[in-house]
Amino acid sequence: MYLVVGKQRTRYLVQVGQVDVIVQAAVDYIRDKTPIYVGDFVDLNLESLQIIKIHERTNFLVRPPVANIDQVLIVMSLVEPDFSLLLVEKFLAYANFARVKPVIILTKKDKITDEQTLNEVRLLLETLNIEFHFVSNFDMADLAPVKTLITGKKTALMGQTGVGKSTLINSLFPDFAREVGEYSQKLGRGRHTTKEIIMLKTDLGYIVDTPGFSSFELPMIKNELAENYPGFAPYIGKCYFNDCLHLSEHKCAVKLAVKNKQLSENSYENYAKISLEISDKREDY
Ligand SMILES: Nc1nc2c(ncn2[C@@H]2O[C@H](COP(=O)(O)OP(=O)(O)O)[C@@H](O)[C@H]2O)c(=O)[nH]1
Ligand SMILES: [Mg+2]
Ligand SMILES: [Zn+2]
Repeated sequence: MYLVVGKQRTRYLVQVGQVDVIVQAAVDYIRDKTPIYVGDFVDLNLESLQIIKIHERTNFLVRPPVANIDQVLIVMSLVEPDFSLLLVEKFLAYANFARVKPVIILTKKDKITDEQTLNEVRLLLETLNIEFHFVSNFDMADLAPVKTLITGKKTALMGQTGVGKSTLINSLFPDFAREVGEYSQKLGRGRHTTKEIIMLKTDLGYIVDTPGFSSFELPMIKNELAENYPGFAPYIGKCYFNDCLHLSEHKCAVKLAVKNKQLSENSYENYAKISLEISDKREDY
């Protein structure tokens, strides 16, 4: 059984002992368009250099495409691009859906001069009950808790382009020299984005750098969002309708919780907005 550590188009990089070998998928997998993810454990035919079996996954993300990870670091900058609770919640919903433990990393702390802004973000995040850390990616003391988090784990980074995912990796593991782009340059269509998906083997653990994206199309459908939105868990199964989307349905436990101020209105509005953006039925992912 071998670990897939990289993917570029139809080629995979698989760790065989101390070396990484380039292989392709078996013909059947190519024909059936069976997805093979970075993080998959596979069997190989070492003569034809083909992947002949994909072992069962503990979890997988479609975006970024990676399997069998222990946690996802949701990377969000405080500025450039601006902090967005809606985006944090969107990523959290996706982590919940994929059954992957999330931790939130707020970057570019060094660019914030007033305590007030930090406190506002802190208050918003505290309501989510998810571990979070404020960091400057250039301050090793700030990154100490991140080092602890990733030790002995397989971690994927998730977040918009320009938030500092590659910079974070470079600060912790300079040897990898991940490509870093200017935020302003990236606004014009992500010219400097990391294209391939790669799982880096560090002395602490495995870490997956992923391409950024400026708009995040959630690979979930409406009822999956309704079941996995951060903060909704205590109310799931308590609505009048089994398949309640918590929108215009009556006797909705989520809406009642918002009314009773048990759930934040802000967060509920974000939910309703995201729900509008995504489809009812699964199409092609
Ligand atoms: N001031 C400051 N700049 C940062 C920080 N993290 C990243 N950057 C800058 O943000 C830009 C985008 O970083 P990059 O790592 O390419 O973002 P990615 O697209 O998420 O991988 C670069 O100009 C970095 O130097 C940080 O903590 N503080
Ligand atoms: Mg990057
Ligand atoms: Zn409901």
